[in-house]
Amino acid sequence: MKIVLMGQGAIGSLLAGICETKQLDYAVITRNPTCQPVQLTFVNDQYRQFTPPQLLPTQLQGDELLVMPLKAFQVVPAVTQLKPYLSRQTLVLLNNGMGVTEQVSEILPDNALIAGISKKAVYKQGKKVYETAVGTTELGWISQAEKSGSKKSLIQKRINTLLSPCCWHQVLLPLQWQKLAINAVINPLTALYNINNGALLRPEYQQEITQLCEETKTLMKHKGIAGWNNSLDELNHVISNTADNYSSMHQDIAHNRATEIDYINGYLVRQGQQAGLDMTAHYSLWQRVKALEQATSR
Ligand code: KPL
Repeated sequence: MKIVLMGQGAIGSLLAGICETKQLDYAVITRNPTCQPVQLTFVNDQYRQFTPPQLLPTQLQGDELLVMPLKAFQVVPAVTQLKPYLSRQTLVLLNNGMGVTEQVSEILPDNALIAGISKKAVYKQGKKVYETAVGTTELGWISQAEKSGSKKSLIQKRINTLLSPCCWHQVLLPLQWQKLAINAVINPLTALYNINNGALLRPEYQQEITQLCEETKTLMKHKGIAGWNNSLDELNHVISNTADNYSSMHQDIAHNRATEIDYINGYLVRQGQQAGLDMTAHYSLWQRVKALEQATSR
């Protein structure tokens, strides 16, 4: 079963490098006329220089594993463009935020769908890509394997090799919400205040963080989603573990790119409003990041 990677972003380039190292059958679909060369340094200092093999959408056969290491807002346009060429492929979504899987399920109701929460840390500067932490990938089937062109066990085996170490869940939703809740604090605050993750432990940010966590906790309770009881502890744990990192949203703003805010705080606000809950703190962050995005994007 061929692995097809969408795009050559930071995670996509790392996954291409893993395919090269493990000699997996793979190719990349890119919007560029040709694939760009990659200079990849793994976390163990192993270095690899390569140009990934390219695949055109018209060359898709039917039973590929289509891995989408894209930003949340890139997924629906990519899937819509690919739809005429798709048949029984299995899709793996790896974006931050929530709301995308529902949109993809509507566009491709007949394809098997897997969602993954990736904790891989990687950044890209031009051709150069640096893996800074290996990070587990948490995965769950969103729609059924029977729709796929390949066997469930084979698909999971391929994914375990590509995204190792992997942890499969019967129900991924509580973990997706936990990740969303954490991203909804760290990402916008670090982008707005131009700080690294660790700086969020400073006293001046605690009031805002507490209010954000309270709003998320109330919404999760209302929706019956477990796993946010020790919200501040969990958040502080992630902040401490990633203290020296700049969040993905900080990097997006720093490089004048669009952010995933609509799928993070925007998603929480929409869900909260539907439930009639007060989401003032998340709404304010959403709007402030949108304004910053407008001011900085090219
Ligand atoms: O997932 C992240 C991101 O930057 O998008 C966190 C956990 C905040 C780490 O930086």
